[in-house]
Amino acid sequence: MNNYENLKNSHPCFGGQKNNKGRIHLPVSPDCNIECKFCDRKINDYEQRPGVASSIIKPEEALDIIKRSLELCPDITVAGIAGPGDTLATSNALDTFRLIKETYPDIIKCMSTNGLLLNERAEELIEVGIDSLTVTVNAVDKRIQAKLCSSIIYHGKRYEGEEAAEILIENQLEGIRKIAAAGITIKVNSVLVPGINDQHIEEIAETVSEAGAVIYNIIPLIPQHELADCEAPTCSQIDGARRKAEKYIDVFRHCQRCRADAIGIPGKKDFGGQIYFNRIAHKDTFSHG
Ligand code: CLF
Ligand code: SF4
Repeated sequence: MNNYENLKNSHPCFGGQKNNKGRIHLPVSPDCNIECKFCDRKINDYEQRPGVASSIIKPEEALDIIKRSLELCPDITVAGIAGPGDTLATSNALDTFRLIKETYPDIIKCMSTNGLLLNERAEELIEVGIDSLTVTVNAVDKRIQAKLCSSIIYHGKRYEGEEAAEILIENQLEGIRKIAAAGITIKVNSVLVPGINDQHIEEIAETVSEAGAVIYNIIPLIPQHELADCEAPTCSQIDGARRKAEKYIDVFRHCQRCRADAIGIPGKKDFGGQIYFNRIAHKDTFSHG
């Protein structure tokens, strides 16, 4: 298992400094179990926004894709799964990591989740041997979370508003505690939404740090879907939020809001169009990695 100190130099999203390492995203997870108000997932080749990938692949296809990606970009050190839906809503992501572990034992296994099922699936994740985990926590107060997430589907039942928010937050924090206790390095992502959670970032940072997360990534909102009328945060709002957060936790500042099928060094040339069949070349978009 890679610890945080190792990852700072070998993982593009876990270091304070850019380290010029690459990642391959494997879009194996199509479904989601919550409804973020800023997310509108689609499969297409052209939109540059959250939740979009050009195709979904099967776990068995991942090994060949990794092999070809490493030939194109030998700087890739990380195999990441970041959607386009949630990685724990189906078993595809964990099945994919099991295959990767056998064939590429040295590649860093990185997973991103909304955390709804993290508490109940923590043991599986630990058994698979994930090296780095990202949990997207947009609020730790149910009144604020309810403004960011309309509903969840949990054990076959739909919950809305603050009731949904409470279940989500509890599972995220308990899941983080379990995963951290197993020695797995945890990053938390928050989407910064002016007027909703911008004054709440410090509390999130403090809470997730206490739960065991070690690095924090504050991602500016791309206004769309139900939050289309919100303003994107300004540079100074983003900077202010990061400064408050870093009183409690390391802050990651180089996020490129990658597509769920990005390949290469974040912010540099993307090889996804050469690997994923339907994809045409364009700039990276967001995944909740
Ligand atoms: Fe991918 Fe995310 Fe792993 Fe990185 S991305 S699953 S932690 S390997 Fe990185 Fe891309 Fe930002 Fe994510 S730059 S969107 S933080
Ligand atoms: Fe699901 Fe992620 Fe979209 Fe939220 S942002 S609805 S967790 S896919």
